[in-house]
Amino acid sequence: MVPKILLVNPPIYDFAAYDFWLKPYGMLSIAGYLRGKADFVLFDYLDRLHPFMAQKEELKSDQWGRGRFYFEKIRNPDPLKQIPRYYRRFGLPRRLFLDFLEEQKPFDYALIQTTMTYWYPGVSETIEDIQKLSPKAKIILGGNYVTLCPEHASTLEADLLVKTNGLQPLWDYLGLVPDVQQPALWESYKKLKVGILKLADGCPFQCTYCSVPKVYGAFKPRSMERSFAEFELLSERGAENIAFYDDALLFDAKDVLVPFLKEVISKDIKINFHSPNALNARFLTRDLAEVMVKAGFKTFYLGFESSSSKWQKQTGSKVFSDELAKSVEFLKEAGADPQNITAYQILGHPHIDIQQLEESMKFVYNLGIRGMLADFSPIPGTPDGELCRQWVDMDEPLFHNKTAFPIIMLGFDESNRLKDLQRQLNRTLE
Ligand code: B12
Ligand code: SF4
Repeated sequence: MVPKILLVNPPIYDFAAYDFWLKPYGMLSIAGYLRGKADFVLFDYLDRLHPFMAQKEELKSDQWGRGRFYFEKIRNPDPLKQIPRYYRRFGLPRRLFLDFLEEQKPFDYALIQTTMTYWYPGVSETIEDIQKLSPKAKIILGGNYVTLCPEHASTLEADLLVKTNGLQPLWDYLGLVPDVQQPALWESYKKLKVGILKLADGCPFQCTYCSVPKVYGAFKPRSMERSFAEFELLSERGAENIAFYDDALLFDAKDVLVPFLKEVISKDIKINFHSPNALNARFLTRDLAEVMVKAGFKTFYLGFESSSSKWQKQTGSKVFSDELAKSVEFLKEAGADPQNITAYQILGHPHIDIQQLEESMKFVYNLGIRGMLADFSPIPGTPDGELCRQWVDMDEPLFHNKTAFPIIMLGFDESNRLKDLQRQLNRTLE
């Protein structure tokens, strides 16, 4: 008898959440490695194709498969009481999970995806329900929150915490041997329109606000064969849009992204590609832009953060302003729609004094592309996150909240003023 394993992507507790191609990709990858060796059942609270959300007109997907989640307003948790924004619970109603558990129980194990550190209340809620209705199931947490806040995660009542760099304890605990050539378990969704791929792990930069260098180390490409098999599986399952979760998608492109895209072009499979996790403009050459557009890339999110060279140098020199300008030119020449090219800029970073945010926003505007303010989330263990201990209690992950921190740092009015300015600039481009 194979073990019966429940997979859960928990609801999100936050001020805002949007389905920007959100999938529990880490957990689905683990389940894929164990394909055929366990009986898996998925409950994804954030699945907008679930009949409960799919029938709501206001939650309809946009042209690229993104959209709003169903939500319920709730009271702000105590640490965030002072933040003058509505706190909400995003995702399917809790009773649907309880009904599902009633129907499907008992389970031997329950794997729960953790993502943003400050989303742990949704993980707690999930654990509580599983303990109530399938008390014998061993609860296993894995993903970003567990990796970045292991001590806090150990206060939740799970049986095993799996950190990103150490999967062996998981295989030992389950008594199963993984086949790491297997693609993620996408067939666990009844209906699928959006998929995820990741062609490599790690990043060659060391930005002072980011956890990736410490958690993943040097850049390591994944097996191309496996990535392509996953791409074909996604296409067969009906995915129309694929977002890359890579941290450095354009690094070593000639050996990683380009061969992948050339295979897509030669097989003539039509899928829209997206890069919600910022692309590094430094690596975007004219040839690369052409291949990306030809293979089906539709939206381009470029990491810029600030046009201040002092800020750029102080935080890791990942990209300079002239490199952004050149990459935009190449993308436009290759046929990308400027409305679908966006540059991210950090809002509420502790070095705001040298960031020259308004000038940066205008710099991006003058390139004829959209800007998006990416609220700063302080991350424990990173140089900039540790600096934030002077403003917030970093041991309480709710304080890493990306909506809350810029308000704490800049004040509500200033934070709103900058967001309004960004909106106005974007509107005049339309
Ligand atoms: C993709 C991504 C996103 C996506 C959304 C992802 C999602 N599903 O929600 C987008 C682009 C929307 C996004 C947005 C943001 N993100 Co982000 N994002 C990531 C990224 C690149 C991957 C996260 C992920 O899905 N990992 C899962 C898979 C892909 O990881 P994996 O290593 O292959 O997984 C293996 C193991 O980890 C393990 N595993 C993973 N999950 C599980 C689960 C179980 C049960 C088990 C057993 C094992 C396991 O097994 C896997 C198989 O080998 C990480 C960086 C990183 N490399 O981790 C940042 C990261 C999570 N994001 C981060 C940040 C800062 C943000 C933003 C705040 C940026 C901004 N200012 O706008 C926003 C916040 C959005 C919000 N609404 O609050 C931070 C974390 C912040 C925090 N406090 O937690 C990270 C760590 C990057 C960083 N700067 O350090 N993000
Ligand atoms: S380039 Fe991106 S992934 Fe790499 S360290 Fe900087 S922010 Fe992190």
